[in-house]
Formats: sequence, C-alpha cells, structure tokens
Amino acid sequence: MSLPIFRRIDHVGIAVRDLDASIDFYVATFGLTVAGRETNDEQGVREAMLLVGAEQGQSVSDAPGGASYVQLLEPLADDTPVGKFLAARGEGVHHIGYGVDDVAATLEQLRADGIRLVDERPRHGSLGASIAFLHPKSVTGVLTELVQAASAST
Ligand code: V0V
Ligand code: CO
Repeated sequence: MSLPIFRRIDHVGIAVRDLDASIDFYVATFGLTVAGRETNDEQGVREAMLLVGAEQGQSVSDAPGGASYVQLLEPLADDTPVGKFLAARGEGVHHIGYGVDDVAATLEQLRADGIRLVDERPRHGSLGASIAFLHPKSVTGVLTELVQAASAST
C-alpha cells in the first residue's frame, strides 16, 4: 500500500451533551453548514456533520470531494463510547477521522504493523462512508478513525 496512508483530515469528532444546541452554536458562530444528521445505533450516537469552508450560497451537494467536517456527537446512552467519554472528561475533542483510500486494506496493513484495532472490519459511517477505529492507546492517546468517503476515492 502506498504512503501516506492518511490522505487528509475528513473530520474532527466532538463529544457534546446537547446536539441541537451545539449545531446551533457552530452554525451561528462559525457559519458552518449542516451536511447531514444521523442516528447510528451501532456507534451509540446521534450526530451531525458540519461542512467547513463552504462558500456563501454553496449547497452541500456542491461541496468538493475531500471536504472537511466538524462531527458533533451526542450519546444515545451513558454506556456508549461517547457517553463514557463525556462522563470521564466532559465535552471536547473525541476523535480525528482521516481520509484513506481503502479502509479494509488499511486495517490489514495496520494490524500487520502491530497497531491495536478497535474494529476488525469496516463499519457504516456518516454520509455513507466506510469507517473503522484504531485504539487510542496505540495512537499517542488519540482515538483515530479511518474514513473511506462514499463518493470520492479519498
Ligand atoms: C476512551 N479513551 C480515550 C477515548 N475514549 N482516549 C482518547 N480518546 C477517546 N475518545 C481512553 C480512556 O481514557 C481510558 O484510558 C481507556 O481509553 C479506556 O477507556 P474506557 O472509558 O474504559 O472505554 P472503553 O475501553 O470501553 O472504550 C474505548 C474505545 C471506545 C476507544 C474502545 O470508545 C470505542 O470503541 N470507540 C470507537 C467507537 C466510537 O467512538 N464511536 C462514536 C463515534 P485510561 O484511563 O485507561 O488511561 S461514531 C463516528 O465517529 C461515526 C459514526 C462517523 O464518523 O461516521
Ligand atoms: Co467520526
């Protein structure tokens, strides 16, 4: 597999207690555009992807491939990754999602390199992406997500 494995920063995931209030804050204060909202039962979250860097009047569907997002994450329950994080640390940066060309192939390589994986196979992510997590204890304390975007190759 060619290097670099990380092609770009797809999104920064932020744990919040109140999704709707947090969306309003980011939109009103920083002018971000809501690209999508989903409930992901497998991941235990309600989340929203907010496009960074859209031009005034540009619709989300016009966003260039390789766009970057802020992902706001509200837990569905206390006993979920984001619920436990909020209880332990409060609101804040939860994970970084990097664009990769091929999640499954990347997982295979990183496993061979001895990186601790959270996911052994790709999962369903927001905006139709294929995702997988690497354990923070193996990545300098940062929960790290591999993101293969739905449409773009990276
Ligand atoms: C926990 N730890 C973290 C962390 N969460 N460190 C950095 N960043 C985080 N977000 C540390 C924690 O401080 C402990 O360190 C240790 O890991 C064990 O923590 P724990 O509370 O006992 O948690 P675990 O072990 O039950 O679970 C931790 C993992 C879990 C990372 C395995 O959060 C997980 O499976 N995450 C992946 C799924 C996920 O986060 N989904 C929500 C986003 P000490 O105290 O022992 O030193 S979904 C998403 O992003 C989507 C859908 C998308 O982008 O499309
Ligand atoms: Co994410």
